[in-house]
Amino acid sequence: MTTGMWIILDHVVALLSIAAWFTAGVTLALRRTRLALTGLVAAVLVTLVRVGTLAMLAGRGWWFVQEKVLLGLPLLGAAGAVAVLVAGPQLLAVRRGRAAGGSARGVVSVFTAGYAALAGLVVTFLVGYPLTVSAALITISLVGAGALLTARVVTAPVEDSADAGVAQAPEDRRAISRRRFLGWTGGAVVVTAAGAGTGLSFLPTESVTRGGGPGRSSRAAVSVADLRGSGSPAPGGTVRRQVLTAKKATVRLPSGREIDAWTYNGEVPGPAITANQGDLIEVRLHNADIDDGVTLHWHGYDVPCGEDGAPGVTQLAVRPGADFVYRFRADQVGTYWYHTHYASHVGVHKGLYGTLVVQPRDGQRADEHSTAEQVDLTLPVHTFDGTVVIAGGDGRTEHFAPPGAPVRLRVINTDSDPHRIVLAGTPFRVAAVDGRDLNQPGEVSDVGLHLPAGGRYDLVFLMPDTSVALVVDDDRDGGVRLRPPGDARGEARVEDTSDLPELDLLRYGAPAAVPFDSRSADRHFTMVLDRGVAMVDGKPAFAQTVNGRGHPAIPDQLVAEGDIVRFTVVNRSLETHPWHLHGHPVLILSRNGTPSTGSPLWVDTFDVRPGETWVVAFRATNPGIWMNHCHNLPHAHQGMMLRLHYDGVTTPFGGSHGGSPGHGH
Ligand SMILES: [Cu+2]
Repeated sequence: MTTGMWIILDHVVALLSIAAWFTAGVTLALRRTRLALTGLVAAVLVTLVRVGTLAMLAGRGWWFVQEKVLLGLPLLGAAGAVAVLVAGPQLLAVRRGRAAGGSARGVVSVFTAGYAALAGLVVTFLVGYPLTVSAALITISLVGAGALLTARVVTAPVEDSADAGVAQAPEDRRAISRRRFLGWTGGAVVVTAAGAGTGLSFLPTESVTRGGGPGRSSRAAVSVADLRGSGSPAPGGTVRRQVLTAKKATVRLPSGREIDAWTYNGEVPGPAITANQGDLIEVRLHNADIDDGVTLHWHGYDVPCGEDGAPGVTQLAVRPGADFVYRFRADQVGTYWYHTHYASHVGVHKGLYGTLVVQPRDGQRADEHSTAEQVDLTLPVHTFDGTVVIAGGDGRTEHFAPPGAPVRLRVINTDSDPHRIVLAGTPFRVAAVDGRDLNQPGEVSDVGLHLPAGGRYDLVFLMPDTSVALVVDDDRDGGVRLRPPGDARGEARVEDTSDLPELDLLRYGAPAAVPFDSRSADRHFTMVLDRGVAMVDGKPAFAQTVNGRGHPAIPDQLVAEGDIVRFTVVNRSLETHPWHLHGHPVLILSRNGTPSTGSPLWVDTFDVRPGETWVVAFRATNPGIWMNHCHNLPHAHQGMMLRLHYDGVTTPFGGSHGGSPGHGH
């Protein structure tokens, strides 16, 4: 069973335990003793099962169980034990005919166990990891308040009659006053705990985390505004100039449907930017009428920080009528893409994206024949109104390729959710992932490829003399077809692809040397991804959180130039999080504790699926302040975004990342 399944099973058992404790409480209050006894036994059994599911989850990582082991289970254990000790003997006595019915104490104790069970689940969903003293105090006080209120309700008739002056036996009066004393004392304890917990939650929190490395040094500050790209191409290179005008436009999809899009130059995708290695890319971004503002972020391309297009960090958002010129050397070969980074959950979705492909200077790759004419297609996958569109600007989904021709398909996921990619009709190799070549990628066929949001796969093969189909999300009617010229046999039938196994890239290709010793790290940061109540852009929200916080309250990760940095990324939630660090490719070290054994895998986005734990590393060689976020862009907007901050780098830019209401809605 995967950790994700254990998480779900544990939630189910927790729900059953809540149901069992409350069933026992209600039936006890109604003096249905047989049902109450059954409910109590069931509640105890389910609670014991919960101990088992938690033990299994704990084996997968402390992050998955921390708040349950430290708070939820002890609280339920204590309340449950009291309930059994108080209500159990009473119920047994009634069953044996030695007593008339349950007492108020029994009802209150069983209900309190129910509140404890409920509180544990609520803490898991609203607080998660890490558990804070504040959250623990507030939770305990709420359970206590529930117990006191229940006691008040259960004993109200007796006390009301006392208040009404109805004659009472002296021992009854003593019992009532003792109960009142206990009630007031309990109330005072509850209010104190709640107040302390609430007060603690307002304590200032760290704005920087050092990951076990040294703190800030006194080195001279460099502004990101000065970390700009080269002014000239490499010897022999040319300058690739382009103007991209961000504007609203009505765009006709390949299906013929028209959509209101946000575009670069009126096209979706925006103009394809191509270059040869060593060329200088110079793009003037002009905003015509995107009121929210736009930027250009070069996804996966390790540009100098000042060219990164992160609004409020590396520049201000480009407002309507304004310009910004991006300039950087195309030293990195491969398949990339660009998109706006301002209110990107709206802007990219509406069409503010395009492709960036950099060819090697000598025009060929080791894995391809230089004689035959190459077919090289760049295929960004984007979803508009629920329809997957895979095409360059011409919108063609059919292409011709002569048999024997080397083909390279550059598949780019420009959506916020993963896509499943199948290449049918030919064996192929995954030559590159996220623009970086793999080492000795083997030939595969009949496999599915899981392409994370923002990710790219370069698929290469020699064109057979029959048709080849690129199938996305197992939609056999959609996708892209390659045909040999003159192949008049019409639509090649594509078999059902949904059962094909997924290719595991962590075991694909051959190992090779990597430029640093990944066993050692100068800094180590753990990011636990979840949902919870947190402040996002200064407002409380049910957020997408990192270590229990939302943007911009998540501490910056401090690194120094030259550091080897390790990330442990844990997904406690039930959604997939495509983790994306700007400015650096990361080397995958392990997933769920299993080391990567195939080709070194350098990526800029990796999908952390529910329950998964990934360990990755990189060397900090690109000074700046870099966004480090979930590339499910709505998740980033809901808080899942922080910054990797090089020692000594400052930013003069402030303001919103496009997260606040009023922008992008
Ligand atoms: Cu996410």
